[in-house]
Amino acid sequence: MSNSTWRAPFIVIEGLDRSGKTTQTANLYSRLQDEGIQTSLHKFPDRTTAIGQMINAYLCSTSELDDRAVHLLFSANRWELASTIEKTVSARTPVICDRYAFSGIAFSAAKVHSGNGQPLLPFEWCRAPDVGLPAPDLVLFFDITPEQAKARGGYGDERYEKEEMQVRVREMYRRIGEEMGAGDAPGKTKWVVIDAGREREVVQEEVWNLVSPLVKRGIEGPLRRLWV
Ligand code: FDM
Repeated sequence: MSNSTWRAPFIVIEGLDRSGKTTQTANLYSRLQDEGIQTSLHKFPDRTTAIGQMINAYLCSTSELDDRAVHLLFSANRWELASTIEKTVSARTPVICDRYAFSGIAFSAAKVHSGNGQPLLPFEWCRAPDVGLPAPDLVLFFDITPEQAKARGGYGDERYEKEEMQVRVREMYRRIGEEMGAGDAPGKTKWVVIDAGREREVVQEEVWNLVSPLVKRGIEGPLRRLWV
């Protein structure tokens, strides 16, 4: 990163439950540290803030919230951190987020009415509150089939960790990825699908090969905004 128009990248890791996303994110973070690259790591939902605590109670089913209300809380939880993300990359520290706006859309738009199986919240409605958030330079989507997830011991106990839900979430991620495009044009978010069903070390290497050039080279030009 040579002159003042360069900044650090903003990278998002998205994925299905049981895809190894959290382990891979931790691995990437420590590898960057080992190379002497200080990185700022965030996880959404950020359960430590007041908004995050409301989200946590909902996910653990200790509270009930209207589907729209919780969707807006997830988005607000990102907006709480938006200016920090901007400042951090401008100060040339890379930002890595475990989940972001794409989770927000995928999980909410995947909800259906219990009676008739029809979508509960329109896709566009789900996207609207996140329009204008800092746009990542790179999204790695960790994809895994429901069969592979089952073979890894199945899902946990939180609200959305059920097979039918995960199948619909996967479909929503596919749609989001398609709409993002391959993103190879300069200044556009690059969306990469990672086959997370492979050996951990293979996935780790692929992630490193995608992330390390960006981090080492930096990005020219300001952070963009999502969907504007
Ligand atoms: N989730 C996460 C949402 O429904 N919307 C969001 O905006 C975000 C960021 O919360 F089931 C869901 C996805 C997942 C749950 O995520 C908690 P972690 O990664 O398991 O903590």
